[in-house]
Amino acid sequence: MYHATATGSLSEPALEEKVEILKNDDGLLLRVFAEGSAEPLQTALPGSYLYGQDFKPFGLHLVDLNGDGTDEIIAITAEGASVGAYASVFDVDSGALKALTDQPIGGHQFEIQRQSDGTHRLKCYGKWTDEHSSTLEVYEWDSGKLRGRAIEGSEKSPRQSR
Ligand SMILES: [Ca+2]
Repeated sequence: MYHATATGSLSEPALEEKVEILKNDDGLLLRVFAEGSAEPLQTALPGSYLYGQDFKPFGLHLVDLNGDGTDEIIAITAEGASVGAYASVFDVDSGALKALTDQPIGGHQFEIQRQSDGTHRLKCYGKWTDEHSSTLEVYEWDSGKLRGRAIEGSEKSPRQSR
C-alpha cells in the first residue's frame, strides 16, 4: 500500500484542500477532500502504479492550468515503464470531480510548465520517432477547454536531451 498526497486550492482560491492517490486491491483511486463535501470525491485512475520520472515520484500535481486561481489535478499513473503512462486531468466543479479530457493522455515523459500569464501547460512526450526526437503533445487551456495539439518530432523530451 502506498499513496501520494498534495494540498491545493481546488474549490476556491486560498483554500487548503487535500488530494491523495491510494492503491488498493482494485487499482488506483484518486480522492479529493473538497471543502463542503462530507465524503471525499473519488474516481478510479488507469494503470497500477504512480508514475516516476528520473527516479523521482512524479505522479500527483496540483497546478492552475487555466489561470482562474484554483488548482486543477494532474494524476500521472502507469502500467509499467515500457508501456508508458497516463496523465488524467480533473477539476473540482460545483462539488464534483470532472475530467478535463475525454480520456487520459498517454505519454512516456511529462513536463508541466508555468506560463508568464499564470496558466500552466502540460507537455506529453511519446516514444522516440528517431534517435533525436519523440512525438510531443502540448495541452493548454484554450477557449474554456483543455486542448492538446501535436508537435511532430521537433522536440526532445527532458530525459532524451540530457
Ligand atoms: Ca484553475
